[in-house]
Parts: sequence; C-alpha cells; structure tokens
Amino acid sequence: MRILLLAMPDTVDFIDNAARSPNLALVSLAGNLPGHDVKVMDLVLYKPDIRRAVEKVLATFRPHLVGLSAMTFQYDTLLRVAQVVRRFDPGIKMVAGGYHPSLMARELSEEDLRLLDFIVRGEGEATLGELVAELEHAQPGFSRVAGLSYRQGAHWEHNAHRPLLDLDQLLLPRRDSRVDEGFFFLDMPMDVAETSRGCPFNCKFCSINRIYGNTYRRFPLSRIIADLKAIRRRGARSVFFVDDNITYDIDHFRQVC
Ligand code: B12
Repeated sequence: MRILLLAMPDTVDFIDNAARSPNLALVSLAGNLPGHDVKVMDLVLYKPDIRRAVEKVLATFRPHLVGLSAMTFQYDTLLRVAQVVRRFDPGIKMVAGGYHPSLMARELSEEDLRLLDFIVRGEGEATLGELVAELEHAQPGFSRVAGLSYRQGAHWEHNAHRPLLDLDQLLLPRRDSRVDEGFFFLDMPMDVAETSRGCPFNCKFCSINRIYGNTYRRFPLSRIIADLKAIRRRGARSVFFVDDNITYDIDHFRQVC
C-alpha cells in the first residue's frame, strides 16, 4: 500500500531561527510498516506554500492512505491539510495521530470527524500496522484493532486502548522515507532520536502521562547505537534526543553517553 505521512508545519517562532527539526514519530511509523511504500513529509520544510507541496506529492505519489500528525496548537492546520487531501481525491483514506487526536478523540467536533476516517490513539507503530493490514482485507475488521477510533456510518467507534509496546521489538526508524531533507540546529545538519519513552511524574503542564501513564521504558543500547550510526551515515552532525525525561534513569543515560 502507498502511505503518505505528514507532520504539520506550525512551529513556535523563536525555534525557527535556531533549528528546523524533523518529526521522529513519522519515520518510526514508516520503519514499522515493512513491505509498504511509505513517504514522510515534514511540512515545516515547505512554508509558506504548504498547499502546493501537498498537492504535488498527492499527484505524483498517489497514496491510498494519508496519515496526519499534530500537537494541539497544530490541529487547525491538520484540518486544513485534510481538506486539501479530501478535495484532491475523496477516495483517499485519512488517519490522524499524535498528541491532540489521541487525547481528544472523543471530543472532536462532528464537522472535524467528517474529514477523517480513523484516529490512532497513543503509540502508533503497531496500531497503524494493523490498520493497514485490515485495509488490505476484502472485509476489514476495524473493531479488532486496539487503540483505533474509526467511523462506522454516522457515528464513531472507539476501540479499547492498546497496551504499551515492548520497545525491544520496535524496528528502527526509516529516515530514507523522507521526501526532503534540510534539517539543522544552528549551523549543523541535525536529526532526532530517542533513548526512552515516558516519564513517571505528573507535571501539570505536560500531556505525556495521559499518553503513556506514569511509565518509563528504555530502548536497548544496541538499538540506540545502531540508530545513531544510521543518523551519522546520513550526514547529520547533531542529534536532538526527544525523550520525555532523558535523565530519569541516570544509569541508562550514563551508558548512552
Ligand atoms: C521533542 C519535543 C519537542 C521538540 C520537537 C523537535 C522535533 N521536531 O521533534 C521541541 C523542543 C522543538 C518541542 C517544542 C514544543 N513542544 Co514539544 N515535545 C517534545 C517531546 C518531548 C517528544 C516528542 C517526540 O518526538 N516523541 C517521540 C515520538 C516517537 O513519539 P510521538 O510524537 O508521541 O509519536 C507517537 C504517537 O504520538 C503516534 N503518532 C504521532 N503522530 C502520528 C501520526 C499518525 C498518522 C499516527 C497513526 C500515529 C502518530 O505514533 C508515534 C509513534 O508511537 C513531547 C513529549 C513530552 N514529554 O514533553 C513534547 C510535546 C509534544 N511538546 C509539546 C508542546 C506544547 C511544545 C511547544 C508548543 C511548547 C511551546 N509552548 O513552545 C513547542 C512547539 C514545537 C514546535 N514545533 O515549534 C506538548 C504537546 C501537547 C499537546 N497536547 O499538543 C508535548 C506533549 C509536551 C507537553 N507539554 O505536554 N517539543
């Protein structure tokens, strides 16, 4: 199946001057969809003419499924991009994921939900893989896919949550699925990586415990090193670690260093 994954372009202004960073979620999803033709577009690279970039990739790649990722402050843009996709080809299936769709799946407006076909709530690698497998069946059984919300006629079904993934089992991110590069931190080409997921604390300003509960999971060191080597081979000279709390387990952090 041809799958196009889009990260929304909105950034906080001060970040734009110092860095342009890629989205790790989408290349991780791509890496865990073996056997599929996946393209990832970080829309931050195409400002200000996002519409043209999206229409161009739709016309050349002709995806069967488009995935859209957004934080809360990017959600309006997600809806506008979804409209561009719907207008281009109403037959393309659309799935939203990331923090806002995950946390707000039951509270999105009817109008918003009409634009989308699926929402993947929480960690996406396994859920998206199973959704894609169902879409390839003659008679898809979406009710089987934990962590998925989906449109059923006029209303939405919200399946049970998916248990957290075993990080030892995740395949490496596929950064070569990116349509374009050009990410930087100050004057260095940069990329993003992770050494753990989750944070056991309950800070009021942070949404992460709503996604992972108060848990903390480590990636195996061998996997972290393989990922960093792959990043280096691709030419990046700086890495931004996106961990939710990278110093929570000091021993693990020391070993990573
Ligand atoms: C790294 C990070 C940043 C980096 C981003 C660099 C980059 N491009 O990666 C920096 C420092 C720039 C940053 C800044 C901000 N961030 Co920030 N950041 C994070 C952090 C720590 C990790 C995100 C990450 O990459 N995780 C790793 C990936 C693999 O996981 P993931 O994104 O969750 O993706 C998984 C699922 O969500 C899902 N998924 C995601 N997208 C999709 C799409 C589809 C189609 C599917 C199927 C599934 C799916 O599957 C993925 C794989 O399992 C989180 C979490 C935290 N603890 O604070 C906050 C977090 C995302 N940030 C947040 C915020 C608010 C911001 C700022 C707006 C803060 C501010 N006021 O300035 C800015 C704005 C960013 C910008 N774009 O300008 C909030 C978002 C809350 C919300 N409800 O939207 C978070 C959750 C922290 C919090 N306070 O709660 N951030």
